[in-house]
Amino acid sequence: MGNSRKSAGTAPYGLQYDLDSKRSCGLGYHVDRKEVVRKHMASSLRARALLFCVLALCACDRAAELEYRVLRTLPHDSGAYTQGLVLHEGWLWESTGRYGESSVRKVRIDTGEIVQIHRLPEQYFGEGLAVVDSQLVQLTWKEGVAFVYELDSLSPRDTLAYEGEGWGLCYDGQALYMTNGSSTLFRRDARTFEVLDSLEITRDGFPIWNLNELECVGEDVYANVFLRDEILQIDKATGRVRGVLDAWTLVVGSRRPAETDAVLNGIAYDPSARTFFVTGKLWPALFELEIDGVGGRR
Ligand SMILES: [Ca+2]
Repeated sequence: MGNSRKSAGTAPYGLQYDLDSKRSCGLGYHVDRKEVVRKHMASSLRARALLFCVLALCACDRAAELEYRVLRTLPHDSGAYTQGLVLHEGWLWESTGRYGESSVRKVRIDTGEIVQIHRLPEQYFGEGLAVVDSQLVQLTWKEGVAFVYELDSLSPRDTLAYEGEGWGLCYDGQALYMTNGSSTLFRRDARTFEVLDSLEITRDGFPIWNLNELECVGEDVYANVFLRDEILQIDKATGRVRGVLDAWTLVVGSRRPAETDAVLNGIAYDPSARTFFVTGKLWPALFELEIDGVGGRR
């Protein structure tokens, strides 16, 4: 029994050790190659499966690219420093900004003709605009006041107070959604203007700042982002950006003036035609678009 083994066992990573045997590398270890290969393959498969799941989750979370087509290019007042845009009963309603130039106006879609206008006192800078029933609500930038107008006459009817800056505004039939230049989307009571709740807007897991003009469409809120040539489709229940429309072609085709302020800003939706109207500050053009997958279009 001189060659009998005193003991044997399995070391980590598939190495079998034999205390008596000196056959393996002079270290007293014997490599079970089949076992090593089997465990290596199992480990490799687990790693690949994990990587696949991570990539799949990332892919699911990533915002999709929104395809669109321009249906019409229409005239737009190149003096309008557009800050809010909404469509109601076949008319465009527009809020314009800048101190001393701010207004709210009713605009004929096809021609860009201003058929009604109310000018704000010079200490107010107009911002986001929404239609709530038979009234218009217009934000101001830093003045902490929203103006309420009668829709049919543009007569001021009321004011609403809020803290912080006012940027974008839209109404989904239940509540108002508002931005203030941060990454937060606020939901407000349409009557009292109280904040009901708020959401951080994220794209591919990261917060998006400078959310500006808004448009409520179904379960989404569409937003353009200050100084970016993009329109975001945001799930208003989660704050996640579901889709991104690259608006660079619109920016180039707008014949906007060579001013840094002349950025994309203004989204309105026509639920009957299921099309969007998009413009920018001081742009001489207004675009009517259809976006794939929105409002039943494919
Ligand atoms: Ca809008």
